[in-house]
Amino acid sequence: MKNQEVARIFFGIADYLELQGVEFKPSAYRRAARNIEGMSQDVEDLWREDRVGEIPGIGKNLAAKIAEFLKTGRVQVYEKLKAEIPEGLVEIMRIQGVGPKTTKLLYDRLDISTVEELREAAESGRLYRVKGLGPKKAKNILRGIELREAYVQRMILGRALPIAEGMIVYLKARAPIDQIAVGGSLRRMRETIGDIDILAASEAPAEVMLAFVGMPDVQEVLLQGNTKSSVILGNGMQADLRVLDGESYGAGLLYFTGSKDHNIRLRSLAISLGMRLNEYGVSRGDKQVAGATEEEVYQALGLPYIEPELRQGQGEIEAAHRGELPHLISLENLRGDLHVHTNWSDGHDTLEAMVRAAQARGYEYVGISDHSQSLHIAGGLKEEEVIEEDAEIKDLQGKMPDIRILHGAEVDILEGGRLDYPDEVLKGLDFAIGSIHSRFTQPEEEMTDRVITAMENEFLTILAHPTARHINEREPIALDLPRVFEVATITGTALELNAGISRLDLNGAHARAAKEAGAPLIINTDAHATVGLDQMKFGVGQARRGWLEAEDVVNTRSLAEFQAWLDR
Ligand code: DGT
Ligand code: CA
Ligand code: CA
Ligand code: ZN
Repeated sequence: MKNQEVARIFFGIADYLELQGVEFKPSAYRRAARNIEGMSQDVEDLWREDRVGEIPGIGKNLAAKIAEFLKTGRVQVYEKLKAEIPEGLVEIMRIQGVGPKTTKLLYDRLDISTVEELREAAESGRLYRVKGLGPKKAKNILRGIELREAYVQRMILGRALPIAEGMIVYLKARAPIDQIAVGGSLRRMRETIGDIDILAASEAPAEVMLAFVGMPDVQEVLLQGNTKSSVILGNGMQADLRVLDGESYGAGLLYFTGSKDHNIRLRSLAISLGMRLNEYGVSRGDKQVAGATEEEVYQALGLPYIEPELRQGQGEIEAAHRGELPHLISLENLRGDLHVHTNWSDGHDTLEAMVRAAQARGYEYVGISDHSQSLHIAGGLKEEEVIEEDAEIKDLQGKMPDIRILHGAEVDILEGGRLDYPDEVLKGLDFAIGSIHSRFTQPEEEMTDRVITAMENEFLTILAHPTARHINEREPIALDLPRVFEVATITGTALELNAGISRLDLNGAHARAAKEAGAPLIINTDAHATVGLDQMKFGVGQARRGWLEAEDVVNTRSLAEFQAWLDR
């Protein structure tokens, strides 16, 4: 389907024309682009049937462009503009406080065509040479560049969610609110977040908005209206609040939860049923048939409720139609956390504090997994220390009969796949977790062999954070994951969904592939302090994005079953 390509070209033409100061045409191109982007039929099919003109916003001129693209794979006007206009100008134009006129001025007078050049000129004062561009404007521009960077760097889920939850508590305390929830990528538990979306239903929208723009962390109010407000927070993040009517709260929540792909598919489903779906509800003719809750919107479309984490446009609607949606795992299903550090190695809290914290979270068992000897920076345990730790665990177990304390270790996978303790030590433990903590840059083949060799050690129970990435900070290692999944089905090694907020490794997409391959999975926090145990929900979020059910994850099993799995 070429819809997205056509839309991208039209958006591009709009940008370039706007830069040239052309009026009206840019918005016509954008409107057409949005319609094409959002429609369910293949633009190429319509074109073959000579029906392109039926797309809203497509007149003769734009229809000809579509035809040209479908016939030749190019649109000449676009190619010409692209060749004439430096790409960086579009980026500059988008910086808050710049716009097309200033961009053109900057380019014509100072030859500025990249954001970096603009920053340099604003900082050095070179900008002042142009009339109308004084220190104040320069400061504005620098602020705009900063904002853009904060936006480019998407925030990790684990940081954004608590901020959003705090906002909800704050708003509820200060304005009359009937319903309120996070929407957008946050609600879908995407691993990084572009901006925070909050949806509320209230009879007094103005009061809610006033409370919102008055939140202590607000640095800048971008927009304040009765239905939508947008602010920039101290960390540079944008937050959007929409206030909806009760009758359309469900439809609005659904719309602003996305994903866009899910929305598009739902909308075309509605059309195929002779109805219309938008952010206000489902309607047939002039009559609204659903809107107050998400459940009733789905129901009107002949579908069961689809959980937000599944709304990725990745087959969930088809599965819903077939009655084959997964019964997603939830936090309550987990009976233990098997990746937990104490101050025996680099953890912050004592063994007892960690075990008590695990018990307080309702677990039947907890696995203590301090680092192994080679990892000096993390206070890795020497062989004799493992034995000492074991004695302390036995002691504590005597005092705490209601939670089973399993003694394991997080063992470095050394070069060639050798484990950082000899088999005699590993044999004495209840379980062992293997991790890559060194030589991250090995080529894929070597790295994959290294990991697989480790998995083939009969004492290795779990492969921790398989790709070793740190979101926004460290790239994943080069690892042939499909092969690792396949090996795991043979060795029985559980692949970890590390719930640590900067890891989320495996992520949802990996988890889904691992499940399809038949590999066992486990969700652990890798907590280095008692509060770290609370990150389990982010791992569960990724698991849900990966369509996992409780039975796919080994630490949802009862102690007896889990023990049997360890002993197999
Ligand atoms: P983000 O913020 O980049 O992490 O991702 P989202 O999904 O939160 O996106 P955002 O904040 O731009 O918009 C929130 C939701 O609103 C999005 O998931 C779907 C819906 N939405 C926004 N704009 C459009 C649009 O142009 N078309 C459709 N179909 N849905 C949209
Ligand atoms: Ca968002
Ligand atoms: Ca948003
Ligand atoms: Zn660890």
